[in-house]
Amino acid sequence: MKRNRQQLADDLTRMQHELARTAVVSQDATTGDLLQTPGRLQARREDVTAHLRHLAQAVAVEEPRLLQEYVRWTASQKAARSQPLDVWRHDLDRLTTLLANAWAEDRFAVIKPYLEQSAIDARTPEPEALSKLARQYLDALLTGQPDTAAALIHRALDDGMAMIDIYLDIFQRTQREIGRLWEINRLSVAEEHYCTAATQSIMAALYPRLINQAPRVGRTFVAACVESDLHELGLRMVADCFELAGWTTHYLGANLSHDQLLEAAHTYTPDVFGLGASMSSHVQAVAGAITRLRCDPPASRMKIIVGGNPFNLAPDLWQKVGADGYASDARQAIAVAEQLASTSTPEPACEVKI
Ligand code: B12
Repeated sequence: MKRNRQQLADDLTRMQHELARTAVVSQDATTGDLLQTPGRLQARREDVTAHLRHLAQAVAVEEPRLLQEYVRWTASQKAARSQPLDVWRHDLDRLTTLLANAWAEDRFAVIKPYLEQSAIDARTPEPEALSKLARQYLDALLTGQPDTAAALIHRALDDGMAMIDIYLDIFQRTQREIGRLWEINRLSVAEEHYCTAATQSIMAALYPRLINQAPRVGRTFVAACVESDLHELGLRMVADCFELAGWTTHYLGANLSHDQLLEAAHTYTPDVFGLGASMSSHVQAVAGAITRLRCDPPASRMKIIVGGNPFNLAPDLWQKVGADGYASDARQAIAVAEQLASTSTPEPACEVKI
């Protein structure tokens, strides 16, 4: 069954462009002249190709929520930019009909529920619940006053606010709110980049206040984002919080290939290796990286913990990719890692998960 699912996912990936070309036609009685514009046709095919890629990823890990979230997000940001959803909906309906007609009944039966459960629905996320301080911090960034934002943080620390609370209640929440505002077209890409860069600088300035400050617990943590994931800030927060908890940490940043992850495992021999993934399109890379580590004798017994948006969306996904544990945020990550590091590993199976 697992093999069939993987085969289906591979076929969808292999045939994504061909299927999109067939599903998206230039002239259609229901949609009229608009569809004849060549650039528009290309954009519509790209939407269907992306849909097929996300369908393949969801099927590979048997997790319909990955496709649902992609569809929700795409619909939400299209709606916010006044892009009509009807043409897209029409193209996806044609794709479903095409697959129903072209694929054997038993194969279509596997993907049918994924397609049915991913009806277009432009729900936007709820605003983040921001404390007064987090609101002031975000307002300072949005009005181009990083010095005010930094001063708010330093004052809060001096007043006794714990570093981990600064990270989770201010940095994490404001970053997520920035993402939501970008999704609904209330912030530009430039504004999102600016705010993120400002928070990164403010975090960097805090580093001397956290590195080697807590008594050492004699454990090592390595943190890296899997290949093609560029969202390193969340993982950086995780690594910093391990440092605060007395672990020796090696934070490697974004976009590491499987080879580089293996190299890091050999170099640092961590008790726990943290792998981050921020979008559903990164989940297969997590599974691939874990397989690679598990199949390497020196690294195979190392504990692996995963986290990031897709794992928060589907809290049992970590098991499907072969990890030893998962945490929804930096605080929980420490508790899970401490528990994992103190239990012995049974002989690891070098088994391809996805
Ligand atoms: C900043 C940002 C970027 C920056 C990242 C810069 C950087 N230096 O990190 C840049 C510009 C690179 C970027 C690019 C893109 N982004 Co972006 N980005 C964001 C944003 C606004 C903030 C990310 C962040 O800092 N979050 C704050 C941290 C603290 O939260 P977190 O990541 O969840 O981390 C916590 C936990 O999840 C957990 N955790 C995280 N990792 C790990 C790992 C382990 C081992 C453990 C145990 C726990 C753990 O602990 C963390 C701390 O508590 C998010 C919005 C959001 N909701 O996150 C969008 C967001 C993730 N991006 C999004 C998108 C679409 C993109 C792009 C595709 C945009 C584009 N068209 O180019 C690209 C993809 C790039 C790529 N290939 O990865 C979407 C994803 C939508 C979806 N449903 O998949 C989001 C959700 C924005 C949105 N609402 O539309 N992005």
